Amino acid sequence: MVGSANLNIMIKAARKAGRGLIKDFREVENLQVSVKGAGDFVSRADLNAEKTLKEELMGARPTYGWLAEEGGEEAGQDPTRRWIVDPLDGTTNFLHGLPHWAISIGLEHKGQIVAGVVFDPAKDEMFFAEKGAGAWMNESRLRVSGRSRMIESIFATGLPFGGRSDLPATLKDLGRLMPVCAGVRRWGSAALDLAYVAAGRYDGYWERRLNAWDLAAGLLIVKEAGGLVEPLDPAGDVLENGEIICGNEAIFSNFAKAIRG
Ligand code: 2AM
Ligand code: CA
Ligand code: CA
Ligand code: CA
Repeated sequence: MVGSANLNIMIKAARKAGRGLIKDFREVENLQVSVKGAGDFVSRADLNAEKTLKEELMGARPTYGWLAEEGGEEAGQDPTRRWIVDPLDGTTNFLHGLPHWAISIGLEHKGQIVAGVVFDPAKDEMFFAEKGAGAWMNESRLRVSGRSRMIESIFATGLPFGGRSDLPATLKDLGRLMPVCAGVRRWGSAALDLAYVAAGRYDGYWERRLNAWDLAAGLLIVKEAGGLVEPLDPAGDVLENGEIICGNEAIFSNFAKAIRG
């Protein structure tokens, strides 16, 4: 697929930051780690990756705004466009030597995500999408799964860590969903959960209490792969409220019924 100039900038930035993360991952025991809260870590690797991404993305588009997990928010000269970046999604996996983490880059224009990149450097899987142009992984077009039976479907979520207040709600969801489906997975990277729904590996995904940088890129990739994406509370907004339910169209209503009750 021939992408726009912005998409090429995003992919190049992700590859560059990915090379740094792979080096850090091989020597993960030497990384300096700080604890932001219970079960909430940040390392040199997160900070270096974010620095590389900022240099690449803001260097190429200096008028855009910036929102990233570790470095906060900056308004741009152009108030309509903003990069939304998670330099390392799945830090806990990364720090434990588990090869399941990703870089997430979304581009917002007038409140809508118009391009998204989720890159898994350990598996060399580059997931990307542009609004109206479909979703891709490396050279392959992505399409959500076609499964329509709950008993054949698997769903991903994130289990609240460090005493997060959404634990009872998530346990209630699991109590309703697990008896009627083929399984629930919890791998610890929201960005990859979304990319895997787009790739048809999971049939659906839901989670609460996320941030815009976890979701921005992945939600567009799911939509462009033909999936449905909604806020858990139908009256809410995915990016503003940080809660999401998504899946293939055939399974969505039964899946949403199990989760929303
Ligand atoms: P992070 O690695 O960028 O912080 C949803 O599960 C999200 O929660 C993940 O994408 C992850 O993003 C974040 N998270 C933070 N701390 C976590 C932890 N201890 N376990 C799992 N996810 C965590
Ligand atoms: Ca984090
Ligand atoms: Ca994250
Ligand atoms: Ca992160």
